[in-house]
Amino acid sequence: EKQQALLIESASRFPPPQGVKLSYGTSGFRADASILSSTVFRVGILAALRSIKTKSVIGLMITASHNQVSDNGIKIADPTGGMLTQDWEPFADAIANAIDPKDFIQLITEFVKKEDIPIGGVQSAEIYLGRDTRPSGEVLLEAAKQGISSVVGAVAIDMGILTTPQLHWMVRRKNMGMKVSESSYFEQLSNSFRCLVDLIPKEDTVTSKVDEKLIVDGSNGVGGEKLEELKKLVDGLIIEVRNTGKEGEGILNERVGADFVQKEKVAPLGFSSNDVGIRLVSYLHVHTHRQCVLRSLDGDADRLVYFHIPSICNMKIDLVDGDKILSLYSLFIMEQLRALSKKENSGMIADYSVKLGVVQTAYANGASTEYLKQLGLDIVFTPTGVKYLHEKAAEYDIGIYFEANGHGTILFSEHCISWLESRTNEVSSTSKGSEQHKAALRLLAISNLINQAVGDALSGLLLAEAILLHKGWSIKRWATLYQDLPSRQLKVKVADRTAVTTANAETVVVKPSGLQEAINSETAKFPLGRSFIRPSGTEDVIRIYAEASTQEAADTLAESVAEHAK
Ligand code: 16G
Ligand code: ZN
Repeated sequence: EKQQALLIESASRFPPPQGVKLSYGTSGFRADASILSSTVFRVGILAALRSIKTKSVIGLMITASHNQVSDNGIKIADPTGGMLTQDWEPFADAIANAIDPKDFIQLITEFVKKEDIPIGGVQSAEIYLGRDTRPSGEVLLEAAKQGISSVVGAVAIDMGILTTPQLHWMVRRKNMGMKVSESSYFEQLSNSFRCLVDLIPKEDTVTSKVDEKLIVDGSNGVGGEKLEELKKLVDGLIIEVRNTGKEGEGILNERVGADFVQKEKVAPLGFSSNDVGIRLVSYLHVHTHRQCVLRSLDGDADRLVYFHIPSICNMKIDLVDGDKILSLYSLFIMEQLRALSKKENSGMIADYSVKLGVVQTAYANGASTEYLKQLGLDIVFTPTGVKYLHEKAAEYDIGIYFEANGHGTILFSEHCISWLESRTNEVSSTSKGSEQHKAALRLLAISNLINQAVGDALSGLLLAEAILLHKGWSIKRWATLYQDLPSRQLKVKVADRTAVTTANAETVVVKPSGLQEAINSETAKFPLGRSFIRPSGTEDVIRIYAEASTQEAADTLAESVAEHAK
């Protein structure tokens, strides 16, 4: 009763926008910030219900990642720190779109009953709130707080301005019974990075001063700001952050960021021919680049790609994308596992074989898949979207997943972690310092460094850097692990993207009928040709991907497939 009254009263303060249909897509709700208050308010309610239901802390992140600055969005972090369970997405859609307040209340009442959520009982709810640097964040934060407090017993805790992966990390850690703060996040990352660097064989360190400096494109968003803080704790790396989002530096995600760099294959603003040969990085909500190596983060710092500018003559970049990050991680982890299973006289014997798996999507460059196969890895494909890859990767002892666009991370099973811990504890004093011992320590350090809640540009960056230091590799060396097949991506605007449905991890069109046959016959014309189409999960478009042995061929293939898709 009290609950009903509270909901009715608060709902009237946030009328939903008319004439728009919102859907909880792969990255939560996203739209122009001006129409989102009602949605955020309602997701606040959902978060509170989810918290009561799961008896855990839930996260609520206000961000629109690589979208333009006037957009915003909201997504939920489940108790494990992963994405909201897919079972609740229809409920999210329903309440976000309920215009009539009566319908809205009824939807909630029915859902609470169906899910058997004990509102007003002993179970309280705790929701961690985070937001990126968008100006609309503050107003939306207030809407979220009001949504949360309209559920009896629910408490909102404002964690401030954070990257998306930071918030996911905090939720995961809190639910594991640990203390949570931003400084513990920075400490865990920098300590485990140091651990990996300390474990680099000494004779190799001389050669490892390859790229002097790492230059990071912060996408004028939260990632740049956080990297500035993190870098103070990281020894052994010279990091310069550009596009930090400070006054006068430029606009969030405007010609900057991992999404821009990966899709356009050009250097972000703030990088010039003076950066030739540097390692550059870009992240979604943050980018990165290293002197003669660049990298890019994205707007909320959950994506990471590297690039470098090979020649002074033009600003064309050589992209080191998610697939190559995946390949670097896989290679290094395999090497450690191999070292672990070697029987030295130490008596340390691998008594169980670690199931290592790699997860990719159809966007993975064919050359990367070929490379990983040759390493002898088990590769599986899922549809696009972090939730699918993450779920699959969790089936392995060590599951590594990446989308080509730079979303990805590494998951370690509990069993694997405790096995590694026992490997490092049990060894007799004589085998301390043995190759096996060090390999186990490295894998443990990786499990601490990498954000196991969700892909994280900051932790991903430090892991890539640690491996490059270990191997003494420059970004150029890394880029030559394999050569990407030329590819082309196109999109076609359509009235109804749901008219296209796919199967087999989006590699085959099911509907409309006949379309797949047309794609097959186009593809067959090109050596090493591969092509697929899929409805976007974030825009009203159909996306086309094509790769082939030459750029011209990939372009032609993409265009002819696009014709069929129109
Ligand atoms: C979202 C997804 C990303 C995916 C992209 C595809 C998350 C956190 N993000 O950004 O994984 O690559 O959508 O967009 O899941 P599209 O469906 O428009 O091609
Ligand atoms: Zn993002």
